[in-house]
Amino acid sequence: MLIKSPADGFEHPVPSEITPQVIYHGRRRMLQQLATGVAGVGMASWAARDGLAQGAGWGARPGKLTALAAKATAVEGGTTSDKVTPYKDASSYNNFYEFGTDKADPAVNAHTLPISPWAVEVEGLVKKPAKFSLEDLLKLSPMEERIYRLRCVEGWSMVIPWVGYSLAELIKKVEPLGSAKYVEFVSLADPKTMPYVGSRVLDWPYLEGLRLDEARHPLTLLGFGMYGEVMPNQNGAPVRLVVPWKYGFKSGKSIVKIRFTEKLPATAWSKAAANEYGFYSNVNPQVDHPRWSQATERRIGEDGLFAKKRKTLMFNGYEAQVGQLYAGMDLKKFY
Ligand SMILES: Nc1nc2c(c(=O)[nH]1)N[C@H]1C(S)=C(S)[C@@H](COP(=O)(O)O)O[C@H]1N2
Ligand SMILES: [Mo]
Repeated sequence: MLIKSPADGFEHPVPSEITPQVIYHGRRRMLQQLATGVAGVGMASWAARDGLAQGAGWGARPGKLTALAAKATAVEGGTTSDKVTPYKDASSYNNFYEFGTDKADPAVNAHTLPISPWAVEVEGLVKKPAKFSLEDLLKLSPMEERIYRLRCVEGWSMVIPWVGYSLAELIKKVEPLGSAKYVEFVSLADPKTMPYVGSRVLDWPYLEGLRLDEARHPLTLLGFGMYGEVMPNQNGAPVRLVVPWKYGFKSGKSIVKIRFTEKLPATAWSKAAANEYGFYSNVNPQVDHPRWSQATERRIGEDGLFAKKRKTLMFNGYEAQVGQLYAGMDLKKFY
């Protein structure tokens, strides 16, 4: 990956140095965190850096959500010529079925998501299974800001500056066994706080999976924020996956468990309709969804409500980086 200055249309300033700590300056959020006792190490940095952070105009919308410091990393794969999607679109047009099936539902309903305390259990075929608290995860590796396209299987796309680090960093820590071939991701399924868990839209919890080499690929991001702030609940707080060369549904939100397996994991969407949603789900303009074409897409916030104006790129534009993962595979069969 290439480190460059932020892309065109990337509107907020980013720090040039690597800053592994979380900077807290959202006062409301801070009080909330104080009350629930989750702030931990971050609190000290909040106290020390509040003034600085505010003065520097940190984050796209300082004071709304907690700022999350990161080094800007431009990713080869063509996003640098794309305009970043406005924050209001990326945070109000969402798929998060635990909170409703309408695009507007998650932004309205996800305030009930119980994001603290939070832990991610890592288990299965690893030498060092562990339960990581959110605080552990935030400190595990320096944060980077990466502008990735996210392309939904429904035919729309966005360009989002995500904040996080490569999932590979976490994988290294737990030391997968030689028998581990796949990684399964389990999202929270709490019927008390997630109104659609219990509905029959999908089998809960929301499950996703990657092959181990896909999970280890440096582009695969463990995401904690976007637009310089912690993740809004509707986008999958406090920690989600972002796999930019696959259709959006592969990027599980609000993850509580990561399991290393020998067998191909079941996924929520392949359980719901195996002929429509394969395990790989690589963005591929040549393989149509059984009910619609995948050749073009509509960029949210730019292309109007109905027109699909853009040609969808193979592997969502990340072919140079990930193409070799699929060398020799029939991508029509492994869709
Ligand atoms: N737990 C969970 N994760 C999920 C989903 C979901 O319904 N539940 N929807 C997926 C789909 S279909 C897409 S396109 C992306 C949308 O991410 P965004 O709302 O941040 O754009 O999240 C994915 N992750
Ligand atoms: Mo999606």
